[in-house]
Amino acid sequence: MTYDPDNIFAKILRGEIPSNKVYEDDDTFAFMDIMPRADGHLLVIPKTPCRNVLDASPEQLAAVMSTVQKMAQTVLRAFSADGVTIQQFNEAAGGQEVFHLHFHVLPRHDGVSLRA
Ligand code: DGP
Repeated sequence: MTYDPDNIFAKILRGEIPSNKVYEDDDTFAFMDIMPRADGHLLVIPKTPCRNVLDASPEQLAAVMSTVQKMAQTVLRAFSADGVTIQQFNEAAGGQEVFHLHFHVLPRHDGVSLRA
């Protein structure tokens, strides 16, 4: 599988389309999901090209997971959540729609389902 440099998240990283940035470091970027399934639903991506987990280097995974953990801890506090769901999809058959590696971070509250 190849990496398409014109995918939406690559355009966000290049500043070609806007996003609501939450966090950034040398290797990763976090921003609010445009179709939130929970209040505080955000996405974490590597800054370097990577289609999904199947295609990721150990260094990319380590950097992204470190930021995922930071963001999970942050949304838990910021949204007074009871828990956090971390979701990730690979290839169309696996539910992936945007082909730049990303992890969903979703604050969860007891008894509240995710929106569709
Ligand atoms: P998936 O590849 O199935 O994990 O779904 C892609 C997610 O990306 C979906 O939750 C909606 C979100 N998304 C799609 N386009 C944009 C966009 O232009 N900006 C932002 N912030 N999120 C987007």
